[in-house]
Amino acid sequence: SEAVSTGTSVTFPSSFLWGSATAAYQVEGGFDSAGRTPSIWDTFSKTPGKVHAGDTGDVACDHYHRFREDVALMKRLNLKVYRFSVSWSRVMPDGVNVNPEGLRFYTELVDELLAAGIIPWLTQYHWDLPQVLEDAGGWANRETAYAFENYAVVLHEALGGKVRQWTTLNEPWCSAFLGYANGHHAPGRTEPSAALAAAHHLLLGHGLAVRSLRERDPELELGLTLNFTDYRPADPSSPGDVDAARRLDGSFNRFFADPIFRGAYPQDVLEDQAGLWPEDLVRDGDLEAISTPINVLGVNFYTGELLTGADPAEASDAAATARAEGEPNPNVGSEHVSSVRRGLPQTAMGWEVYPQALRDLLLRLHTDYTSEAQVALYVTENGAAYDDVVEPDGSIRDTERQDYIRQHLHAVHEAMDSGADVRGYFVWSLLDNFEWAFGYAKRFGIVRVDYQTLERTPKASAHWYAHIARTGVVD
Ligand code: GBH
Repeated sequence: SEAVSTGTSVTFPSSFLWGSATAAYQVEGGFDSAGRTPSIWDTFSKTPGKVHAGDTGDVACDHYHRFREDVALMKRLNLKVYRFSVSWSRVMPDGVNVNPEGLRFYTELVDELLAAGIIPWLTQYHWDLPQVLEDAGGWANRETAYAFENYAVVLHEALGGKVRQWTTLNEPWCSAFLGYANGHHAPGRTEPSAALAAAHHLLLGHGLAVRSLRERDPELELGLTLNFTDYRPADPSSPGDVDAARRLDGSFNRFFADPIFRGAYPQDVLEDQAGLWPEDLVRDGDLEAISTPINVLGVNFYTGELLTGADPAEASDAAATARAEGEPNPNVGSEHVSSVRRGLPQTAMGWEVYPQALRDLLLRLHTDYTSEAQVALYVTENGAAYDDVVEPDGSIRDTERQDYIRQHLHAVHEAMDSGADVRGYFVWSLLDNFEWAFGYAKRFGIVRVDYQTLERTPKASAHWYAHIARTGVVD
């Protein structure tokens, strides 16, 4: 498809929400403060060999103790909205009972945001399941979906009056398939059938939570965030490559969007995964719950990939470079598929920069799912890791990140011009933070964090983004 045109400046509507995002385990620290118990990420990061350099989220950016400073920083950057997630084991250390001390952190954070004129955008779950619930089977256990519904109600009772933007899950694909199929993420299990059970129970938990909150609070803006990748065949004339793109578009994108918007898992994906689904996993009523109407679809976007079904030895597997040696392929039922580089510039993650895929994807989601359902689209994450240059005067030069964001904002604008109802954009991330299995080695922030002093320094991209957030004009 056509490249994104970046030659002339574009103006976004004045109602467009400019924000940035973080996640609890990646920034908070305070791992044992006020009754918090370990999540699966505490356990995983403390298991030798799982996370780069043995890094953990024990301290992370110490946002738990520095949130007032961080909110003041957001205000200086003109952010209109802040997307954060809640640590489940801080709020419910035993997975069942409420810990008022833990809840208080989020009440104070939300009050601080509101006082600064910043909209709080709450994500209930960004990968940090309480370890006690994993010990009972984790997301592979159906009970976890009910526990998640209960957790939603607890949070809503405490914060619903103040928080109106509500996301149940962040990227359930990662939770299920990186967590339970290839073990790159916590809890580090490598059981394909458990991964499928986890995926279904994540979706069920989402649906039950949406249904409960909707009954209590019809005006709440409810939704979930999915990670989408634009998958295309490396060679459109090769049937194997066309099939490879269909498979991953199926297991990565449609596997989640179809049950949410259409109340059914995609038939072709079920066939690809035949024999791997546990018996009696999907019960009567599950798909009705999962397809409870939502208002918002969050889109996390990083790259678009070319796929091949050819001999993997012939292909250079871009995804595999981001995986440790020996981890199995997470694409359950389609393990032979691999990705091929386009030869484009890459971020420090090895992900190719391909902004037109974001435009194409937003338009496709609008056409296939959200327009008819009258669901608004938000880009809930987009951004890039790069090795920043620290200048002698202490300022941070991150031209590549700024250029990455700029190109993707032009892509969003083109999608809007063609009719996609996109209402906001969140840079991933506000701060350099704990990048999961890569620890602190990869920096996604528009604000640099010095992990020795925990000092925050806005990078050049932050100053530039602050101007966009104020004017709505992208150069
Ligand atoms: C987001 O996930 C997360 O929501 C956020 O917490 C994180 O910090 C941010 O991105 C940056 O990574 O190589 O097999 O894993 C994005 C996760 C990364 C998932 C690329 C799919 C490719 C397939 N995506 N990954 S694989």
